[in-house]
Amino acid sequence: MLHFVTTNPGKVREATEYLDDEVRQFDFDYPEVQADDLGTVAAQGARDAYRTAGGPVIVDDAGLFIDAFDGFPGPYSSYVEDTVGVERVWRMTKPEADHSAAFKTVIAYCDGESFDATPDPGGVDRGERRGQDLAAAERDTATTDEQVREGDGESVPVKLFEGWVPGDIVAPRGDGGFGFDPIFEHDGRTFAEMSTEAKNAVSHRGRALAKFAEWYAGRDTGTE
Ligand code: ITT
Repeated sequence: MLHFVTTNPGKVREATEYLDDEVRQFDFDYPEVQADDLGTVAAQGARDAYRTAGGPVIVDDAGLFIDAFDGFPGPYSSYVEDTVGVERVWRMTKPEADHSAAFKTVIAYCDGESFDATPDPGGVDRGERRGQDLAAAERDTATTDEQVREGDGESVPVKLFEGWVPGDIVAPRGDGGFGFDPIFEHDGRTFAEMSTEAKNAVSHRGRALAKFAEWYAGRDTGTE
């Protein structure tokens, strides 16, 4: 059993397509560290959540990065959704010449066991702007490992899986999905106009989940 530690049932709905009965929502509002890259927030969240859940966990830290605002709200998307609101984010973006944006996510896995490499998670959010060639961006979002020494000297390794998708901020359309989906258009449709399957096929979370599901299947059978 794998716990998806989140207060957001929309994230879990999207994950079940990749992880079937394997995944259950664990509704725990883990304390989010203040950091401007998703990887750091997700990694620390996974460690805290693992300690609370006591078994294998994933957490997903995601955000909407608007190019005209130098990536804002990014890691602060949840706060901005609750305070400014989705509709007003669209109205703030409307006068700008550039409406391009990206959704990004980092899924962090922790089960208390050890993994290998330990690259810096600070690279997760960087160099993924629209306009770069996709191959370079895909390289940047390749799976990374991270392992940090805790204060007591015990290591709690976390494995990170990243995904992003480019799009445009548009007037709200559609009533599916969650969060900023109604104002995020990709290939002529907003994410709120897509079924869960259609969104997963192109979305940041779908890409990260596909990488995680492949690795996790190998880990289950000891072939990763
Ligand atoms: P948990 O932290 O409990 O998982 P959350 O919704 O607060 O739930 P985040 O901290 O990762 O999740 O915040 C993500 C924010 O970005 C939140 O405002 C979401 O609405 C938005 N967001 C992330 N992925 C999205 C998606 O696929 N579609 C629409 N909005 C998304």
